Amino acid sequence: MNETEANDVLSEFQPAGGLLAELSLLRVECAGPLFHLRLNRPAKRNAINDTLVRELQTAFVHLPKQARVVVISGEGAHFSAGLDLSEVTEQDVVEGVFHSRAWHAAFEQIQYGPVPVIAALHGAVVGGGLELAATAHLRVADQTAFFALPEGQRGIFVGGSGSVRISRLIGVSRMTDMMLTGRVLDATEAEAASLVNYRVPEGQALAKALELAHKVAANAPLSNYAVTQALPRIAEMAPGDGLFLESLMSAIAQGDEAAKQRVRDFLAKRAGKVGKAA
Ligand code: 1HE
Repeated sequence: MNETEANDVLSEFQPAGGLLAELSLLRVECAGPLFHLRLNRPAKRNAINDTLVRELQTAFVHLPKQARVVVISGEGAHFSAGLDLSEVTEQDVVEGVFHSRAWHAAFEQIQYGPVPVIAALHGAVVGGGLELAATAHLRVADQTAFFALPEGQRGIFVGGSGSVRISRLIGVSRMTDMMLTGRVLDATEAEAASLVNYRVPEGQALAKALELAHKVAANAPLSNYAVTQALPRIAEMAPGDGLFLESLMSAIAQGDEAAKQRVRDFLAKRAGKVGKAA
């Protein structure tokens, strides 16, 4: 999808209704089964304050049934500058724990919510912004994106699930380097480190994310659900337990009418071959 086509697709998006319309720091729009959540605090580089954490959780808890894929992006020149540092200076230790747990609850809702989530990244993707991006199931970055964990320099530690999610994406060794030395990865390095799935030219992250969202939305919902829910859990299990769960998940997905119809379509030569459109 080129930029013009992406703009056409974006022009089909309408503001979401209900609770999703009342969020102050998130702009939520939808086009049929696709939902687009835009972090909307550009003057503060989409720094994530308590309100934004709550609104992210609210948005994912209240996604309408029609939602099949969510794309998250950031308004302005950056995806997100991470934790709103103006909120941490006065926190005591107990408040700090609850603060971190609130991020965990919201981010759990994103990763283990009902639908696949794709992050469209540009500019700063740092600290808590990178933790947010790591909750998505796929990440697309344009050439302007840069990735860092400046917690070390700020005298703090990751608190938004980065030690669990980012370390699993790039490995403990790379994450240690980013945190101890303040190393910044550019988009090319992030792709090489498996931090992003797709790297695109400047300004095209959202277009690519929407193109992917269309493909993902065309899958059987239960199949998508199995990928986003079962796969990361199985990867954490002992192999024997993982294989057992895999057999259950595959039987459940296969038993769904949507799967049966797709298989019938292929056998009747009504469905596309691998690598070709249907
Ligand atoms: C902020 C924040 C913020 C910007 N909290 N207010 N995150 C960081 O350590 C990253 C800090 N931010 C930056 O390094 C830069 O702002 C950026 C590289 C992201 C962007 O630079 P730039 O030149 O485009 O913007 P700016 O001029 O630095 O910032 C514009 C405004 O946003 C300015 O406020 P203003 O009132 O003076 O206009 C900044 O103060 C404000 N701003 N970033 C609060 N992060 C769950 S634990 C997670 C732990 C972390 O995330 S630690 C990493 C925190």
